[in-house]
Amino acid sequence: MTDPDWNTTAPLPEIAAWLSAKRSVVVLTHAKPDGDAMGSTLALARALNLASGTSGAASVCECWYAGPMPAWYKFLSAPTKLRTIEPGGAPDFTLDPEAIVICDTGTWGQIDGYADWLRSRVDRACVIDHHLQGDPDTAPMRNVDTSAAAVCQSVAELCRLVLGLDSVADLPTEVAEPLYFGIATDTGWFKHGNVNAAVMRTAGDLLAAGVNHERLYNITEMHDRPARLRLMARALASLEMHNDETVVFMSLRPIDLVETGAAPGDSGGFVDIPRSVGKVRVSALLTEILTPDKQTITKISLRSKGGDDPVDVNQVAQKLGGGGHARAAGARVQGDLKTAKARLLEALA
Ligand SMILES: [Mn+2]
Repeated sequence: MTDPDWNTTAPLPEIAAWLSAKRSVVVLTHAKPDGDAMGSTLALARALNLASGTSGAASVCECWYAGPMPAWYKFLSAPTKLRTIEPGGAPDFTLDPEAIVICDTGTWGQIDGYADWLRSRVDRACVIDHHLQGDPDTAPMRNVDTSAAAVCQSVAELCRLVLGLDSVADLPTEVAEPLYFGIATDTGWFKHGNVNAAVMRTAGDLLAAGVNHERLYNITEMHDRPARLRLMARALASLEMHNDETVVFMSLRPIDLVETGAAPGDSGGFVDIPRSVGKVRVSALLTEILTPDKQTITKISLRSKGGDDPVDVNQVAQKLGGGGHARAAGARVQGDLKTAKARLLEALA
């Protein structure tokens, strides 16, 4: 079901050479950035700034993020030059960089906050991604490695090339740290089925570059706000089992966020919890939201458990107009939770 045009058009050495000549670069990623999105963009920006000898406000490269931002982002991002755009906000459209790099997505729907700005600059855009689906017209230069567990694997190699180093293990710690974080989070801290020898080798090289695993784990995974736990209780209380207890739905309503004091980003990772139940093959978190233009939509996050004959949730998500990976995918559907649950059950049938 992959678009045959969603492919690699530029190997990493070509992208590194192309970037080395640029005097201004903006690095983007998908809205509501996760660890891999933040890690890949920060690492690339730091490598480009180190390579050009620029820093602070004079940096050649800066990152743009469309929020909501994860709670830990400031800890990971300081002191890299960046701008955050809150939902509904607009970036600085006067900026006209020589190059634009989009990491961890190549789908218009995930970068719609910049879409108009980007569409008139596609000629100087480059996508580095590892997702199975994307829109080829987001950039003529694309590096798509769907075998990579995290885009940070590809970006680690790109940073090595940009800095002219022999090994990823030689990367400066400030570049290695966000890369390791992206790999760790996209593999569920090395628990998911996407863990393989290549991931572990890259992660090992990044540790050799000076990354402190425990510190990163503690600051991001052991720093929840109480509101997140209260929201988790709501999600768990909403548990529904379907299809002979092989499918679990959890749902969150707008009122759940209000009453628990949680923020939209606080539900990250909830969808993984029900997979611990023996019979469960697919876990779904459905979040009903009211858009700024007063439309009710439901965001569906899907996870599949590995093992014998695992469910390809990417295919399920595609039936709903979304996509992602075989074990982790998502979609947005029009309508409330009831409508979305019915459509999801249909897609799973
Ligand atoms: Mn990723």
